[in-house]
Amino acid sequence: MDLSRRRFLLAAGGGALSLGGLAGRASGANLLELGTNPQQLETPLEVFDRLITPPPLFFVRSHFGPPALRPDRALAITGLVGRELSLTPDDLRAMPSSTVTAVVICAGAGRSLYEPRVPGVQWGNGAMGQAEWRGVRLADLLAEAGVGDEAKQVGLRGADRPPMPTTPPFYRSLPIERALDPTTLVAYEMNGAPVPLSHGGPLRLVVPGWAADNRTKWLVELDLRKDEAPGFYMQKAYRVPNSPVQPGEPVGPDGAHPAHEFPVKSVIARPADGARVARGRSEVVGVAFSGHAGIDRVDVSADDGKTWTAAKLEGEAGLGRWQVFRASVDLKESGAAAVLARATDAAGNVQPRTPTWNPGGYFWNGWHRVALEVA
Ligand SMILES: Nc1nc2c(c(=O)[nH]1)N[C@H]1C(S)=C(S)[C@@H](COP(=O)(O)O)O[C@H]1N2
Ligand SMILES: [Mo]
Repeated sequence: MDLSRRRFLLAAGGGALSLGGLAGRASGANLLELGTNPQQLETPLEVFDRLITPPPLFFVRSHFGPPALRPDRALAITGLVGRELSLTPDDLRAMPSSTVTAVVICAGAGRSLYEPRVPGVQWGNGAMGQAEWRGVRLADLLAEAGVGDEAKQVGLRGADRPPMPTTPPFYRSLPIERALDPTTLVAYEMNGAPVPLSHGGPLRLVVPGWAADNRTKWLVELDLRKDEAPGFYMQKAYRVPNSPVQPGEPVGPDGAHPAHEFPVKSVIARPADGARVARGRSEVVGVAFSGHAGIDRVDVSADDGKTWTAAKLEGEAGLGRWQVFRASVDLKESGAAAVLARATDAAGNVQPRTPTWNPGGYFWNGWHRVALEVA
């Protein structure tokens, strides 16, 4: 197959040829369809037993669906800059590149687990995945354009369009300090292949440690501005109250802040919830990560949190990067049982049994519990 055709297939989502695809599609595992028009797809928890999520099973989320695939779609840098620029993906490929392995997690991952229920896509714990991203540091692009002193935010625009003129666009912004962080990339590759259309190709922002609403897909414009992006998706959505609120209690504009770092979390891949397991030792496998720091430890419990066993960690520790954990629990009695996982990050944050309720249903990171039938 010639290179351009191979590129096209990969960009069109032919993930079977990519590195993650070679890592294997778990037999029988399928994405869960949480919505159509636009498509909202959740990853089955059973594949959270490895460092890289197989691309065909990587969760998909967007507000309006993807624009047409245009592998050469350019990125403009505008606003408070010394000179405006327009760069094609090939221009970016010609610049020094940088790679980062990072989790993508929707701020609303686990929303369905909040009590009382919160409106929005009813995600379980599968609205996340990990990939290796290659691209150009956003800091390098901004240096090319020259950032003015007054520029405090980088506006982020994608090529996707709202369905109706009255629907606000998905326009967001990133504080300049985070934009200049060397881990913030404009990515053109996901797991060694062009970023597939469903994940924002040709160019997508990667902000390790920050919730995925900050990671604009189908990136077309970065506009340097004085203040946060106006509009619904920055000023109303993706904000968390500064202090806990009761369901139904109004939150004023100054009472909430943008959802940035995702909190420490672990999810169990195996055993699956509801599984029948044999009496005796059982292996518990999953992933753990934090947007604040690398993972320090993961513990598992088979007695509702009375006692905990330390798990072994695999992979590299890093902010916003997941590691696989593996532990063995002794299930001595037959009948109903449950296993819990609890992660702690290097900044000392510990996964809570139940997180604080919030009106957006963001940042669910309660202990993951799988119920088992011991035979
Ligand atoms: N242009 C654009 N980028 C976007 C969105 C969108 O609607 N439009 N949705 C964001 C949200 S809310 C999430 S959770 C992630 C999902 O990324 P994925 O589909 O690659 O998993 O994309 C983000 N980037
Ligand atoms: Mo999201």
